Amino acid sequence: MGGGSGSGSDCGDLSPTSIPTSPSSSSEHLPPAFADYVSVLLPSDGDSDGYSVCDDPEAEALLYGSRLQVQDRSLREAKELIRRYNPGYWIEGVSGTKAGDYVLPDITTLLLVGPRGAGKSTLVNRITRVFDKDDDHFAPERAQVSYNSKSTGTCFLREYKIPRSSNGICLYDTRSLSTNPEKDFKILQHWMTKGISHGQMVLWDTDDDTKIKNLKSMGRQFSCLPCKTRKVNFVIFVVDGISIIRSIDSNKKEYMDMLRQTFMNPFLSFGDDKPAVVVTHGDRLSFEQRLHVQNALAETLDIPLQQIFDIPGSDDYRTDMAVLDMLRYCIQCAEQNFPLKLNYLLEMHGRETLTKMVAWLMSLDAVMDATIVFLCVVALLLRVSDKFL
Ligand SMILES: Nc1nc2c(ncn2[C@@H]2O[C@H](COP(=O)(O)OP(=O)(O)OP(=O)(O)O)[C@@H](O)[C@H]2O)c(=O)[nH]1
Ligand SMILES: [Mg+2]
Repeated sequence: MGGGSGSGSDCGDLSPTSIPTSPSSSSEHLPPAFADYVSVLLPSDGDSDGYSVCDDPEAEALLYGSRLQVQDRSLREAKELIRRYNPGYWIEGVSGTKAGDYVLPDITTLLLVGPRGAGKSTLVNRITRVFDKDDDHFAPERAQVSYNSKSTGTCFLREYKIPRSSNGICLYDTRSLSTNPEKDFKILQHWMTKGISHGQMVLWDTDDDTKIKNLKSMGRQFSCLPCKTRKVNFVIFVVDGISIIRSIDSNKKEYMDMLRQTFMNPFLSFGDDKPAVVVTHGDRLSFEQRLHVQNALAETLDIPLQQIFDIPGSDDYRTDMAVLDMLRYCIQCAEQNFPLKLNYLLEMHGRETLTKMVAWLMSLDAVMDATIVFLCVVALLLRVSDKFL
């Protein structure tokens, strides 16, 4: 497990970088609204900032200024897309259906899952910050981050609306996975089949009596709140890039095996859609290391790079865009997996059955015609043979 090590400062060999590019942000696979701004993110050859180098300083300044304007506009548009979102918003037109044909949730629920110290709570704060910059610049952080290995970490399920005032999307921060994947599977199955609610306590078999007692007394703060049970609509698997680099460098396969085992849990997938992967701690890795982490994850988890989102704790344009891109991806996957209403299915099946019956009757008609022609030929032959005999 990550063991909270990602938060430590003992990674002397891991050089930070000022080029936090997300190679997963390929414009090819995105809808036009996102493809526009992602192309602004991609660095051009030989220029780490993504700005082309020009001999004329005045022209370069102009180019830089216009790029900033484009970035600003793209960021605003991408945020607007998420702000306007309501369940069913992007479903229209999918295979000829409309939003009313689906059972829509009150709010689209995304579940964060990942090893200890992977950065789940930090990610909640990072995502919130993208919107807080416009709404309330000085708003306090929401999720409690574990700043040292002695911290208990997140022990209760916590619901966070994104943005704060939204009724479209909520994120669930969870307790880290235990050291025993078998136990994780039971709890993951429970969350995915029975639903989750704010304040729900998460206990592992390895928790000792003192810890259970502490958690129970902390849990009383939630007991008076009426917390709605939500069905999970999509899962975000959070992993820490530093732990991955360490496990690759030391050639220890256990960590990657554990990630794969958890990621492949069938309860975390919706049909063929496996969770989105978010890599944290990229601000403490070099550009090459980040690429290496993403390629290793794509291979181990058997997913395309487009499903991996490099979201470090940094507060910059690229990170904000990666956050919005990840949210857009998760919502689209969630919407594709909303169940169809029963009456729509019955109507569809009814129509299908009727079409089949008509086709069958028509084929029957053809058989009847053939039989009549055959009988006529036989009758004619009998009459002809009667005449000759
Ligand atoms: N540099 C850096 N530090 C990070 C990043 N994400 C998380 N951290 C640090 O990692 C430590 C653990 O972060 P959390 O967000 O509490 O991790 P968690 O997954 O919620 O941990 P649990 O609740 O214990 O499961 C904290 O010290 C964070 O500051 C990141 O992207 N970059
Ligand atoms: Mg946490």
